Amino acid sequence: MTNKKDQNLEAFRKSNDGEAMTTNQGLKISEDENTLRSHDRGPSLLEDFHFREKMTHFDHERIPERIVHARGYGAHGEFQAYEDLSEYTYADFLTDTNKTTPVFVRFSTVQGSKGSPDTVRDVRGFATKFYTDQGVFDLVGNNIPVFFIQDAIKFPDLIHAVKPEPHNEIPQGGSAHDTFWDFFAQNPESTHTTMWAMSDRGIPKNFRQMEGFGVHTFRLINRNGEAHFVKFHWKPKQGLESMVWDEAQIVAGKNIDFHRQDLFEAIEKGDYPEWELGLQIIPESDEFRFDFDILDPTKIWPEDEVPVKIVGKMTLNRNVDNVFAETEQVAFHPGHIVPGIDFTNDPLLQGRLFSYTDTQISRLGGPNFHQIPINRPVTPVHNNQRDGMHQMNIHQGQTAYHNNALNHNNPHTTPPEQGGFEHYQEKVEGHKIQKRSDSFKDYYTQPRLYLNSLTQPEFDHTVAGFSFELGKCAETSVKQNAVNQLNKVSRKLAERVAENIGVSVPKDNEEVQLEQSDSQLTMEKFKRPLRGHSVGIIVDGNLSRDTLKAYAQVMVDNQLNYAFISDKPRNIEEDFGITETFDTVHPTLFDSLIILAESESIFDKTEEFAELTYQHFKPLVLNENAKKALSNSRVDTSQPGVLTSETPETIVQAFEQPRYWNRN
Ligand code: HDE
Repeated sequence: MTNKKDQNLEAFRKSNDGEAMTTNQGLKISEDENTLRSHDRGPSLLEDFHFREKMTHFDHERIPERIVHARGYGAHGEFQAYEDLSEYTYADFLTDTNKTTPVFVRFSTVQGSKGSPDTVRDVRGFATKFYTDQGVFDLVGNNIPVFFIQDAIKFPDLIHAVKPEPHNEIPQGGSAHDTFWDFFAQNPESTHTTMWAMSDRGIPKNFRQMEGFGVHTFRLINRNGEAHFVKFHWKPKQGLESMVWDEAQIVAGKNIDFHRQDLFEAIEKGDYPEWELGLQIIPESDEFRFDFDILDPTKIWPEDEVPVKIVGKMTLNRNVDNVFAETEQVAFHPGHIVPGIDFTNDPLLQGRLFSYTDTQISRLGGPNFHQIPINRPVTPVHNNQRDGMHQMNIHQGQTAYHNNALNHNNPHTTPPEQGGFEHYQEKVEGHKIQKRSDSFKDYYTQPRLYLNSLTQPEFDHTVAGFSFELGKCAETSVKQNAVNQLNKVSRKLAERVAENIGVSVPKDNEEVQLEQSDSQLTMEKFKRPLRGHSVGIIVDGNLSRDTLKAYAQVMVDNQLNYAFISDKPRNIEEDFGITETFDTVHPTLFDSLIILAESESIFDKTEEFAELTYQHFKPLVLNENAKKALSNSRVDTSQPGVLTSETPETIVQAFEQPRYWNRN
């Protein structure tokens, strides 16, 4: 398999080889290095149309970045259903198990600008475009199953609060500042999602090991017109992993592209990431059976009450050819829907149905963005919409209206029985009113449930997450209000955070006793294959070729990513060698570290690598000399996940557990 760079070059050659350079008007160009001037040392002349055309185009190469989710990365793939779901829906990509539906996925951060680091603490976008045979279906979700607000009208407020502060545009890519925490404290509906964002879920290790959630409640409609409420889930076959906060911050500097590079390289290597589509389904008759409102986007449907039914698999298997043309120009919209799926009255979803087309019109420069290749459905498009900025079609015929007789009323509408979309005929009655249902007003039960489903290390990380973010706030009143809010969820959480950031905890709230809950699967319950785990192997420059080869072979056999690191690069043979030096990599960029040191010359340099790996709870494998050399360091070699004197064949055992949280 050739790589993306070579494929691109090949395609470029096919279309350009031997071709003359022209202007956009097709005029062959004889000079592209010197502007037209009055003489060779004289002033440039306005008449130089080639210069003006080239420069004007360049001046307009950028388009506005997304107001949220500006930083993103995408890939192509496919989806296939495991079973025929016609009991619930007549969407064909969910009923025909022989059908492979092309998809495009874009992962993103929310807060930062297009050039911000990948590993910041933030919610991640997980948006999937299904190019189905019934039209485009977009599942525009996140990696956290709930959202900060309940009504779309509050979205501009939330985003203004979390974005960098207007007077200094700080902080970039994070929520650790006063306005976000002021919003949190004054808008208690944000409590649940903030709990998730401050936990390990806010610092995913990569895109491949994230869950995805449609968040809102949608409807599935079957051929008989019967509806079920549904929530969509993506379950990663790669397992679920997060970073340690200290590590995430270091990586933000060491490799700002850490997540996009991970995805790009996995796909290039043929290690295609896969997610299973899961559905939580509630019959319409059970709408009011729960102690929360199923239309409230700040609530999960606990998985132990409504199990997730696994119904299909998505594989991402092709990187884009051009990031701008595809990933940047892709236009998602929760309102891109297909027959057999429909919306509900979730007031957040209802507002989103307006916002996405509206934003694309200014971002992509007009109403014809659906004609951009990445946005085109695989089904034909025929309607009476005409003209507009960047119209790519040359429509023919006189009749751009309906009904008409001149063109036999074409394009014609299609009755639902023959595949035309029909809105679900939900019965609606009541008074027009600007009010939220009282059933949306429990802000604390589910955050408690979430905290309670965390393991002890996960809970500790959440305390640290809150402490860091609130510790960064300048106003004591903001910190105090936020802790008062946390106290309504858990006294234990509030006390620990308050102590860390130097405020008090109001005494008037009893600790609410929580029952143990499996409502959300914690990270450890996700199975993760060893494949794709990355290993840094520190070696002496003079280690024998055979030893290196033996280690390389074990890495290859177990489908691990690896790099040999030493003080100097050394070519062994074409496909393996010492490619990295202590200056080009950093321990935070690997999942684990092996140190095979023989000479003292590299001991100094290995100490920092070993300590950080150890401190971030990652597997560490040492030979006898390395163990001795680290005896005065902060690495305690008797702790779990520090292995010594292993043979190449046995070391991989250490990697089966990604983090050793029980290390002191
Ligand atoms: Fe979005 N959101 N959003 N959002 N959203 C956008 O659309 C908006 C919400 C999500 O990779 C924007 O094309 C409103 C929830 C993703 O291109 C914009 C509300 C969820 C992406 C917009 C929400 C999301 C966006 C900005 C409250 C998870 C990136 C650029 C009612 C279920 C898609 C754009 C991509 C992007 C509006 C809330 C997910 C402005 C008004 C909840 C993954 O239209």
